[in-house]
Amino acid sequence: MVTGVRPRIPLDGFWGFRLDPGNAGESNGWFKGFESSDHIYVPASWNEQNPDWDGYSGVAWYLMDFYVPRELNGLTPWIIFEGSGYLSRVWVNGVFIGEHEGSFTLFKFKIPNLNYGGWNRVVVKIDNTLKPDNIPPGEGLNATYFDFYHYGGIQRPVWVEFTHGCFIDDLIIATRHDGYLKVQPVVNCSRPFKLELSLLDKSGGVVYSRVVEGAFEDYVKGLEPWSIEHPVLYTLEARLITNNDVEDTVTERIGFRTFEVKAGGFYLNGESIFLKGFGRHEDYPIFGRALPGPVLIRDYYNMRRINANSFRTSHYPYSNAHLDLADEFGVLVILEAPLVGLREHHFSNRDYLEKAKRVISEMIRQHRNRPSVVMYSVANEPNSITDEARVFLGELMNHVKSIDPTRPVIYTSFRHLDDKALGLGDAVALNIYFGWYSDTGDVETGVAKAVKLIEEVHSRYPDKPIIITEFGAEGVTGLHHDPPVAWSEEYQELFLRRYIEELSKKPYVRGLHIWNYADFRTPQNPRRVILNTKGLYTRDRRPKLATRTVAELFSKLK
Ligand code: BDP
Repeated sequence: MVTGVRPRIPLDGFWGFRLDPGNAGESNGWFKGFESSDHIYVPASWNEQNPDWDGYSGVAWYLMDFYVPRELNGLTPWIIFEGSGYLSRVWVNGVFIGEHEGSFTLFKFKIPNLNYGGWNRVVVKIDNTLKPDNIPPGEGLNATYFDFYHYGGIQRPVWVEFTHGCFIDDLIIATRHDGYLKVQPVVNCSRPFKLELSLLDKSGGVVYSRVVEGAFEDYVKGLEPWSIEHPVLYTLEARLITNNDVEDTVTERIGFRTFEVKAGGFYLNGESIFLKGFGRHEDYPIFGRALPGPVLIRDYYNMRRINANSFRTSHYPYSNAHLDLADEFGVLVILEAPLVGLREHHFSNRDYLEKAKRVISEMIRQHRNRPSVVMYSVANEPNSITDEARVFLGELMNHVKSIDPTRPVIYTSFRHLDDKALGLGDAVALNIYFGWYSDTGDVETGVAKAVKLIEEVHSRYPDKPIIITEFGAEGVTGLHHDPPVAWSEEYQELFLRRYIEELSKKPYVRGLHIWNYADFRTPQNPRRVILNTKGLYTRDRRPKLATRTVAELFSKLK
């Protein structure tokens, strides 16, 4: 997503907060302001900031007062939320300005009534009630249709930003490693305008410039491609000119790279690449569903140490900061929509399909210019054993292609040979747990079943590479046992080692993503010890026994 070089007032910090279990705040006028002695930090989930809020998933209110300098008068103000929810309703100075559904995509509203040279009040009502037609769906905090904690709140940054009347709303950019560049500007302006574009290298030198009035394509000479080893980024700067005045300036960091899926596998810049890495989560003690900067940095260095080159944003699109670092570190990302836990009733529901398309559009719009994002996943483990499910997933994939034809698309399957949609993706993505949920305690039988399964899948879809998007076993940190029995760190090590050794022998398996990078919180459930402990690292990022083995095996996968 482009960044405006514009005046901005960050609203991160300590906000007023109040739970509203009876949902009475709106009729009592809390949108004008409310009495409360509670405090909360934004961005972060509310749950772990106070043990009393931990298990709360209903309505809650946020309040922040902010000062706007007089000099900004005359500009158009926007309030931008990078992610909050599940439902967010927003008031500024007592006036309702908009609402948004979904926790993981950016949204913004124009503010019609800002006080300049004075104080302003933003009040946000969040409703995090889990319902069967939410994205993702569930019926309660411990009755989710998915295996991660249902955190709530304003979980990503919030800010107020100012534009002129004419502004650059977006730049849709496509690149290839041979220097191909396509830019489709989306400009909001009723007057004649032109755009001055410059492409800058890391040191700020202009490597290409052009004046345009609309979309164009070109080849830029002398560029360094973006790759895993050398993730070279350029800054595309666009200035909007009307009557010789610069009305707006935006920038976007881009990289020149080509990613393709062919029968032989995945190709980056024309070279075959094995995707090795993880499914992950945004989950951290106290912060909840928000990874603080130092943890993100640590995660990328850990992934580098362990020789991973990719991850999937299981099971929702991650924050801008998270994915900015993927661009910087040269990590490939499968960007997954928050469509996890879909059941039969979703596939027959047209409204749900439209809602799913909307969230996919928002996700793609936000992250489509990133070189790190190489593939989309429209859903995780839909129960796709019916023709209706196949039609539903097919529509989602067509929707993706209609917005962004430049990237391959998959969904991840746990119904395997019973899955009616398996051949629909550009690659086949399987989540496999033989040796954990079945054949528990018997890794060899589990691995043999996994091998048999992929052989059968390959014979059905010989033209599609296979990526194992999940495989893993619990490993409770500090729990050791000889022989390696289920739940011990030794069992987790054995499980991962044998899966990687055997599955990587198949030439058509071109990706192995371990479930999971780190332990993460889950609903309360007899199969979980507060956390899902399939992490290779603990929730606070300490390594488990299997990390060395995985680092060594990953280093050999080409
Ligand atoms: C898979 C899900 C993932 C779970 C994992 C598990 O895709 O979200 O956390 O299983 O059970 O089915 O650990």
